[in-house]
Amino acid sequence: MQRIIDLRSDTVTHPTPAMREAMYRAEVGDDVMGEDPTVNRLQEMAAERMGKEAALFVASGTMGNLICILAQCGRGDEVIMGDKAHTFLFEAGGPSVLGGVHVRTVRNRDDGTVDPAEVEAAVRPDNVHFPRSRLVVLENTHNRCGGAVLTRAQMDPVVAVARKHNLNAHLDGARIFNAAVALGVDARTLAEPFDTVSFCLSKGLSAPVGSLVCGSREFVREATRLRKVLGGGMRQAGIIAAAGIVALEQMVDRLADDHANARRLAVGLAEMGVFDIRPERVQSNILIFGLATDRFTPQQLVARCAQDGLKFQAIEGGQFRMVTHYGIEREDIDAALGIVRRAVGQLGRA
Ligand code: TLP
Repeated sequence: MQRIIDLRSDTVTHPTPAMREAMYRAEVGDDVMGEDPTVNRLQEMAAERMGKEAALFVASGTMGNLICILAQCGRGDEVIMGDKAHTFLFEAGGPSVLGGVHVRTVRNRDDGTVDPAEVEAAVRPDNVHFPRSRLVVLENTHNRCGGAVLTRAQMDPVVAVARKHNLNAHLDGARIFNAAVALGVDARTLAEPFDTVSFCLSKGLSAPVGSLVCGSREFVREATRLRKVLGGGMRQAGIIAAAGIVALEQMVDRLADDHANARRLAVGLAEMGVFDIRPERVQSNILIFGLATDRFTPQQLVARCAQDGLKFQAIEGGQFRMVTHYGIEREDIDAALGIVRRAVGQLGRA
């Protein structure tokens, strides 16, 4: 059988054998009653890792971000975020659909940052005509900015603007552990300036399901109510939380391998001379790059590679996205490069 190399996302990762074992053995209880010992343990670990008072296990990154926004913004309030933020582009407009929250975007720079001056200019004056600014959202690593890693020096001035205007700050830390590993710091250090942080177990950390939202005890009380509103109160959730515990204990340090593989992939793609890609800008496990030829379209290349067992995405703006993750080894990177090279040769001749 043909081996499939799936670089569409790190969400395609399967649970590790240790996770399946832990799931089988998990002690469970009714988590809506707060009685699932495994969920409680995962939540304590998450709060500790993020340096926050408390944490709540939720179904997905999207639910986590939505809960964080709804907990900090009421109807007619405004949340400021980058125009390439996942919360803006890919979460189905949840804050406005379900919370009547108005979203205001500022430009995301290529490195995933936003300009603190632009954020400050976006804060609304107290005036009857305007929504009330309440919250600023940053994302780290930044998905649509090619897995860009944001340092404290890049995030702090934005949070300082929020503080100056009495706004809260939320971090979409879906891949915060990738950022932490890339920078060689604790995730806690990156989470520290924010009131709330969400992070995912089901991306690079390879757990099958789940994310956590972290913040003050008071925030988590409200988040628990909102999770119930959204239908996300689960019962014997310890079965899936058990995999999350393994993810935090065993799967963080190895993210460095994914980053090295992403860099290797980028270097190999750059050598082909048909892509608009800068390997030195690859900081974590996501590559976003363009096509520097008009001899074929991104969709043609993706389709041709898929026939040879390599999956990746053609995304908006004529770009490609490839994501490295657990289960993708160095040899797979070399095999993937071989498939792309062959496809480029064939399509270029056609
Ligand atoms: N990202 C997914 C999707 O866009 C489908 C991916 O493949 O990268 N924040 C960030 C930064 C994310 O990248 C994602 C998912 C989410 C939040 C949402 O997480 P889920 O998919 O668990 O709702």
